[in-house]
Amino acid sequence: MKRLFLFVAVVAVVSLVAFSGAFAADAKKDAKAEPKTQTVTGEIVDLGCYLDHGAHGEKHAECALHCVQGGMPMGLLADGNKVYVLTLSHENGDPYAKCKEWVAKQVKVTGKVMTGGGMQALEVDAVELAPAAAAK
Ligand SMILES: [Cu+2]
Repeated sequence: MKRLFLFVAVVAVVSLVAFSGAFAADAKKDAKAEPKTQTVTGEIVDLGCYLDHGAHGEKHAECALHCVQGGMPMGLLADGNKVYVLTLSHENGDPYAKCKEWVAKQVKVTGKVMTGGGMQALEVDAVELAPAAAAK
């Protein structure tokens, strides 16, 4: 009888450990991924026109500038048509302001990549014209 009790106790402890392990794994899966600083190359687009009718590039530059000056959110159109919403850095707003001038141009943006709510965003900590565009 004592043995049986010991066996039950061991089974209980083992399953408890297994359970908490599973919970820990679940919690990890639900936790937001730690934002990672990345440098992404792409074209700055005005999100309204890009998402509505795929407008971007040189021929849409004038409209894009107008849209962004009016307050349209900006995105970075990277390789593989991956689009990041550009967000303002709290520490330094200058690079974001620069993006407003460089809309429709190829740039390199460095900052935190954030995901959530079905979106992905890139904080503009630094921006420079990409070599291809700078050479033009
Ligand atoms: Cu536009």
